[in-house]
Amino acid sequence: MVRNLYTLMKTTFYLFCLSFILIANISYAQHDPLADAAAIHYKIIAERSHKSSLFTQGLLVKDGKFYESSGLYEKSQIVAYPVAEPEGSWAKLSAPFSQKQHLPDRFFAEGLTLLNNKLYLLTWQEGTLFVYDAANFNLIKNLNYKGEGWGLATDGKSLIRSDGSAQLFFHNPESFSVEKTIDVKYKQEIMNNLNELEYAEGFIWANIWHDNRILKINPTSGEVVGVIDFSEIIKNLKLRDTESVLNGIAYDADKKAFWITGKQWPKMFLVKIQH
Ligand SMILES: [Ca+2]
Repeated sequence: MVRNLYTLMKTTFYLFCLSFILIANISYAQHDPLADAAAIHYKIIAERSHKSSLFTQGLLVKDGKFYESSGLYEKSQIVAYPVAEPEGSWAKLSAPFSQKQHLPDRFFAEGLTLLNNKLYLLTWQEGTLFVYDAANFNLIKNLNYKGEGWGLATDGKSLIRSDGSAQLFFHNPESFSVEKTIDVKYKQEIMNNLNELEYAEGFIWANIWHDNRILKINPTSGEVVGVIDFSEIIKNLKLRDTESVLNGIAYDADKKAFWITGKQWPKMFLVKIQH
């Protein structure tokens, strides 16, 4: 009797442990560190076409113009085109860009930002920052840096770079030396794969690579203070290439709204954050 009771207790204990491990595994597989982060709601207030040949890496708006960088080896370029879409089908025009500049074949263009009439362009693994005159796209100079280049933005003082990790690097715009870094996290959990960036309304906004969400980040602490989920827009686009991910954030200061697009997307959307 005592022996049977012991066996029963042992079996019960094993079953308890097994179910605990199974439950722990299931919840681990479904673990979403941002599940309880503050959801930011938005409204689409306009849309327009986007050249689906562009492998969007950086996007910004300045004085009624888009500036966009497009990646891939042998195809990398920066382009500019008016925010106001001309009549007819803009995306079908053979020369839709008001300005463009190709990169040498061995460079893979990444994040792009504009400060004091200069365009700053990162390259993925080539450690080269290109600096162009924003007025005519002439190359002014290039600088070297260590590590990968993913996204680039500016707060008006520093150039802020992502490298696919959870760290953001604040560079001096003249020398491109790193002056400080922050770690992006939500409740102590680090947020890897930060990609295209934008600085607006006092916050850093970041795409997460292969994720439908954009993070709103406190630029001092690195803490995620909100999340915008664009799954609905992406579902409606019915994109076929798995690399056609959300990767363009440009703040339109006049409209106080964000243009968003992605790699090889046929459309761009102007979204207003609901405060
Ligand atoms: Ca941007």
